[in-house]
Amino acid sequence: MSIRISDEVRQAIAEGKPVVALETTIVAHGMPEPTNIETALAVEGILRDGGAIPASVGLIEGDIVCGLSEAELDRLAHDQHVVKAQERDFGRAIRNRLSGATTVGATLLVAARCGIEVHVTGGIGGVAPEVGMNLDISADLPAIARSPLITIAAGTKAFMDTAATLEAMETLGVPVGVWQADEFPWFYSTSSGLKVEWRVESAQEIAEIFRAERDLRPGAGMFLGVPLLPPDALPAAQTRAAIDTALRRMREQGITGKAATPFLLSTIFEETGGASLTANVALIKNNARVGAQVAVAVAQSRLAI
Ligand code: PSU
Ligand code: MN
Repeated sequence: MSIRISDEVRQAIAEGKPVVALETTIVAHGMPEPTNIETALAVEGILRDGGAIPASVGLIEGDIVCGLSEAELDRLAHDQHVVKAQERDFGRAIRNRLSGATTVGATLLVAARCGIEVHVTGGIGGVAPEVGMNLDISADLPAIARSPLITIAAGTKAFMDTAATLEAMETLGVPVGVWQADEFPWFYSTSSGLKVEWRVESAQEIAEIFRAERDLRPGAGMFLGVPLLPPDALPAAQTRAAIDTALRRMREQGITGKAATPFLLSTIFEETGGASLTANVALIKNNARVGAQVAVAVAQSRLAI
């Protein structure tokens, strides 16, 4: 599999500089225009300001790209034919010269091949509600377990079953830390109410732990949850009410599969009077601020070996 790496990203990796991989499904399918491209570019800016080089990943006419240009990002944000590419979709996308946005799982595959060690997103895919009925467990979870990167997100997508997702990450052997807090975040809201064992105090701490694991589990990843704090975070009761309404309408209307996430996101948007999108943008930026710090510490820890 060949990957087109931008000159800037290639050079940064070669020189051992901090690099942060970014998934693009959230740009193409997770946010409306023009918020999506504005946020994608703002996140890249935040990473640069924090001393890290951004590497947005995607598919452009069948080429896997690590380090999308602004024009390429813009295309993924606006083109209606952009597919949502999970790992299993790469072969078809290459053969059929498709353009696509990569999910967390697909982005991790590309980033690992390029030697990148930190990955930032909004929220990961998780275990869906009523998993016993639908077996819907995101391919993001096994990908995080088997890719040697730290994935940084505000938890899982808000309408997933967060408790079940934490159980799945335990089964898969993924260490789960939370940034300067004791409870796992809940995407739009600061806390899911679920306690975790590992409170991460600093970027240096997680970098050292990541490095300590490399010998023992060279192919394994880690997850760092970053809570969105007030005033940007939505009150938990508001998140709960909006999600319950959205899930109920989804069932009533018989919406399933790939249509589920866009439907839920737009319903939650309506139910919160647009506040969910504001929180979504804020949490991605927040994750990028922490991600830059972690990438800088990870790059330094590599030099210390
Ligand atoms: N979180 C969001 N919006 C999104 C995603 C996550 O708020 O669009 C995307 C990410 O790219 C993630 C993917 O990898 O959804 C997971 O999709 P699924 O649940 O189908 O595995
Ligand atoms: Mn799914």
